Amino acid sequence: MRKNFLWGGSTAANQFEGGWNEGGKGPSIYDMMTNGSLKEPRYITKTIDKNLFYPNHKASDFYHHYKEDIALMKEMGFKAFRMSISWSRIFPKGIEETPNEEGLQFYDNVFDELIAASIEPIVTISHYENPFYLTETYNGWVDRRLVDLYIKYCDTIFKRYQHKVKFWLTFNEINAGVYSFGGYLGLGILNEGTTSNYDQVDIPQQRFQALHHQFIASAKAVQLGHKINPDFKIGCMVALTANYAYSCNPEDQLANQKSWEYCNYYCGDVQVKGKYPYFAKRIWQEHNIEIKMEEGDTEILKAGTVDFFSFSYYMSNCISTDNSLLKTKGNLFGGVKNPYLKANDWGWQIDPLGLRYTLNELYARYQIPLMIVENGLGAIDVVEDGKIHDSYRIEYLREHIKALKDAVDIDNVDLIGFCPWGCIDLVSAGTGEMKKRYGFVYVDADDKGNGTYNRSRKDSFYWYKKVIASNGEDLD
Ligand code: P53
Repeated sequence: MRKNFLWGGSTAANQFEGGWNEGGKGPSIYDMMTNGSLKEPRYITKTIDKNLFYPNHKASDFYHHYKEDIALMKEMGFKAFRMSISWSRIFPKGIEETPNEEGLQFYDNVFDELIAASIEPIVTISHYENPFYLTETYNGWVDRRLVDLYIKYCDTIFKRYQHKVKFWLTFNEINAGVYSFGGYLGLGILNEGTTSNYDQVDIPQQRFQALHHQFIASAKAVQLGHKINPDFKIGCMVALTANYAYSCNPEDQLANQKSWEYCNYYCGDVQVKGKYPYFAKRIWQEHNIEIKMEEGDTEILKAGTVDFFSFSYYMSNCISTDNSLLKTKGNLFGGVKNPYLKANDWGWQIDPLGLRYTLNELYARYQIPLMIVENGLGAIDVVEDGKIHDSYRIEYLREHIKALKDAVDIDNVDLIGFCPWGCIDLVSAGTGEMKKRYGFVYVDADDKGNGTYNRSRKDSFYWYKKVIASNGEDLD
């Protein structure tokens, strides 16, 4: 592994920060979502109902714990920390003329703390956390005016933090927009009659148009960022699922190829290559979609290609045309159960080799540096005498790190960092649960927000510290 490999961890403001109505912050789309579970979806309420619980409001309370949290990251030897800036902390409604100084100051404090700990910040500009006002007023990214509002926000944070932050990601898992569940989360779309992100009254035309606006916004942000500081490294961020054909039946193979195009490549191709791929036309036709392009859009996309490709990787899936096969449960992306793999309690199939496979697929296609910015095992931890023996998490990460090392050392993939998800426990995006934990550090809070919010080191904390200190050599 290269010397300056970015070992670290990853979070997002909406799931980690809390302080949802402090320091002048406005509500974001996640602030309007109740808690759920595997069985019960999270509901979107248009106003806050005092009788319901909104887990993102306090989240892990990083807002009040950032110093101690960064000290813990430093103790583990983190080289990098991925976090997001909450848009509605800077522009509470998204439309203000001037930014909220208190919000800007908070991130100054966080970045200063990170820099003092020699930890490189990697900042997601938009991680499922549009100001809710933009959903109410414009129906989110359906409205092209969001491009300018987003660029104003980028201009503010790029200028303010240009000497503190080098790595930026324009949109978290931008391809969430190709799935109906991503309509609210990724695109801020809330259609009449919608109660949860799973039952979104789904209009593919809206989603794909909104996604087009995000592509334009991302490309403009890349250009703007490079103008403000030519040293900025600005990346895209895509959720990658390693899909396999379920059988050697050519129909399954073809279906799998199409699934990679639709799920994994549609967005990255635009953001890396600067134009829609040839298969986009087929996808639009199949969904009866017509993308409204404005004059100059082709040039904008071309001029705003990203410097590196970042992605999340949790699992693999099988693709088949045979509808009678058993589906994987709890999996938002859908797919068929793989008889060779085990799954976590939420039905996500654990597949380390799928990571090596994915890294090779991506590098062959894009030929730019790759960064893994999410990976990990969501699991229920048990506290015994103040200790958390999370051997299952160590096992998951060990196998995934082995796989990425093989991709680098044997296959020669250019990988610049590994930042597993939820390095300090945080609220699950899918279910809103706290008990679905990913962290090296335990946060004492339950699914209803009861607890001290005290931090404690899990076994994986000491293990990961060794991994980083040995630059990935010592995985025992
Ligand atoms: P959780 C599902 C739903 C929402 C976001 O997911 C998701 C996914 C699955 O990929 O993507 C990312 O918390 C996301 C994070 C999220 C993480 O996956 O449902 O970027 O915000 O927490 C893990 O276990």
